[in-house]
Amino acid sequence: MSPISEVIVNKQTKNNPIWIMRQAGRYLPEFREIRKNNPDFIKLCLNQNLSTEITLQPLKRFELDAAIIFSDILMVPYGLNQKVEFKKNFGPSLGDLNLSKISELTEEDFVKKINQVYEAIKLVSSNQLVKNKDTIGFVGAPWTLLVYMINKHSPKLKLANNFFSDELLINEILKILDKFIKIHIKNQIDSGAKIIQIFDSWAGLLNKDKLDKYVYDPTLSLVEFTKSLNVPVICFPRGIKDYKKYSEYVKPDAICIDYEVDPVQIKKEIKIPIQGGMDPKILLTDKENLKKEAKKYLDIFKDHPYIFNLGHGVLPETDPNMMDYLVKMVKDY
Ligand code: 1CP
Repeated sequence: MSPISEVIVNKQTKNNPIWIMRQAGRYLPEFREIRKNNPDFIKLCLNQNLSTEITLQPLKRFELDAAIIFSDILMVPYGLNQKVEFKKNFGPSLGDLNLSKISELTEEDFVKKINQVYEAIKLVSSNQLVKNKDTIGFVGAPWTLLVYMINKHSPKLKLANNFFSDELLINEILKILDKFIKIHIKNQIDSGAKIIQIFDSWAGLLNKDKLDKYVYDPTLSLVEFTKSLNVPVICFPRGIKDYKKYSEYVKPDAICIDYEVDPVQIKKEIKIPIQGGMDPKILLTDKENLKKEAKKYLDIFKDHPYIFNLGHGVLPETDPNMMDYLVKMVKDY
């Protein structure tokens, strides 16, 4: 069994498994080289040969235990025929929502529109570099996708005041998302994904009284679906204050924590395998400090099933040598 599955399924940490969120991306010069010649980000995600190459880039450099497929959570709204563009120094920019158009969409249309993502997963999974490692498929949680679909760009720090004004529309979109995210999960698994991670990057924007409806219930539905396909699922509800309640309610196989979580406290509270935690900004400091901080997490979780990762994606300004140092340090621990 691969080291990450060993942690999640057998609850044993062997060989200090490690993968890094956004491990394929802008901090790597070889990615920036490809990106320079491919200004349309969605088209790049839908080029199965290039997205396979990008997915494998970090595995050629570092001894990571998983490949996470180079794609984006916004491929789902794109597959639902909402316009999605990525603008330089601005981030994602989405077009108007046309509910009647989305409501008419069939599974076949959706799969056809983003089929190259599944082709890339097949290519990655069968590559020698991924032998004895996991291919991780992923989706955005319904709440986080709803935020982008309604807000139409990154919410940065807060939601618009009138975000919840059209409840009928919101309920309809949540229903559609539940259906199509499941289709996306199933197709990734059928193509070779061995683990699914659910990113709820904007869970932290909600007040407590809205968590049941927008975070807990919709995510539980996806977790139960993924488990029914016999594939483990990791959840990352970034910024949520009560990780304990989340874990008990949503019941993922493993939980990924953000860097504001106190690792000592969470270890006491949570029984399931834990992933991540270290602040990505630590990689912008020096090797001595990096070693100290990474060791802190490894020490705390030495008797708890743990997958090393960061508390959010690796930052574009990270020096790849620091990443190399981190991976070696974790493996030698
Ligand atoms: O070159 C570029 O400008 C593209 C930058 C980029 C990359 C490399 C984007 C745009 N997406 C990605 C790939 C990506 N996105 C992966 C690939 C696999 C890997 O991890 O190596 C994954 C898992 C994602 C997931 C994703 N996309 C999330 C969830 C995780 C998180 O960071 O919180 C979110 C919120 C997105 C939306 C998105 N896509 C891209 C950007 C810059 C953003 C964030 C925008 C924002 O701040 O709202």
